[in-house]
Amino acid sequence: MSDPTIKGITPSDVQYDGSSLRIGIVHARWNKVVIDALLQGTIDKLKELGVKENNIVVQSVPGSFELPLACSRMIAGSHVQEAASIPDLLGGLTFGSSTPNAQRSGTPAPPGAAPASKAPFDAVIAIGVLIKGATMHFEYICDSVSHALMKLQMDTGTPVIFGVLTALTEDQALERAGIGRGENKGHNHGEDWAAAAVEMSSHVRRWNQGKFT
Ligand code: RBF
Repeated sequence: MSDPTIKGITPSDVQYDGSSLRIGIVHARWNKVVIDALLQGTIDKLKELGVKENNIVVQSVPGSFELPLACSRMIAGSHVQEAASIPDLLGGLTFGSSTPNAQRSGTPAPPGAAPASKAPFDAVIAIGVLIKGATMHFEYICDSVSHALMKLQMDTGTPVIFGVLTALTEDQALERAGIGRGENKGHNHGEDWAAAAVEMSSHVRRWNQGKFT
C-alpha cells in the first residue's frame, strides 16, 4: 500500500556530527507532561547525534511568552562565558586573583568526562507547548513568540530552533510529543528539533567560513 501522506520532513542524506557542538535548550513549564516528553526526546536525539551531555545546557522559564528573551540572553551569556574563559585558554593566567587555583564557576566535570565547553552556543532550541483555550491568549502568544524567535536568529546569526507546539487540542499536543492517549502515540517532535539544531549548527559553521561543500 502506498504511503497515506506526503507530509513531513525527509531526513538528510548527510549524517551530521554533533560532537564539537554546544547547544542551549530553554523550555517553558506550561503543559509540563508534554514538555517533559519533548525535552527528553530532544536530549536523547542530541546525544545520539554526538552532542556531549556536558555541552547541552538546559534552562526553564514559566511560559512560552518568556522563551524569546530567555533564548536571547542565553546566546548573549554564552559569548560572555567565552570572553571570560580566554585567560584559561592562554594557559591559566590570572589577573589580580589572590586564589589562583579557585574554581571560576560551574559544576566540576565527572571524572573522565571532557570539560564543558565555554564556546558560544551553536544553536538554541526553544521548547513550549501552547494549547488553545477560551480566550485570545493562544493567538497573541503564538504570534509574538514565533516572530520574536525568528527575529532573534536573523539578528544574531545563531540558529534558533522553533520547538513550540501550537495545538488546538490536548490530544494534538500529546500526539506531537509521542505520548498520544489513543492507539496512535504519534511522533516526538523533539527528535526533529534536535536534528535540526545539529544540522543548522553544522551549516552555519561552514557558511561562516565561506565554505559551501
Ligand atoms: N504558556 C504556555 O507556554 N502555554 C500555554 O498554553 C499558555 N496559556 C496561557 C493562557 C493564559 C490565559 C495565560 C494568562 C497565560 C498562558 N501561558 C501559556 C503563559 C504565558 O506564556 C506567560 O508565561 C505568562 O503570560 C507570563 O508572561
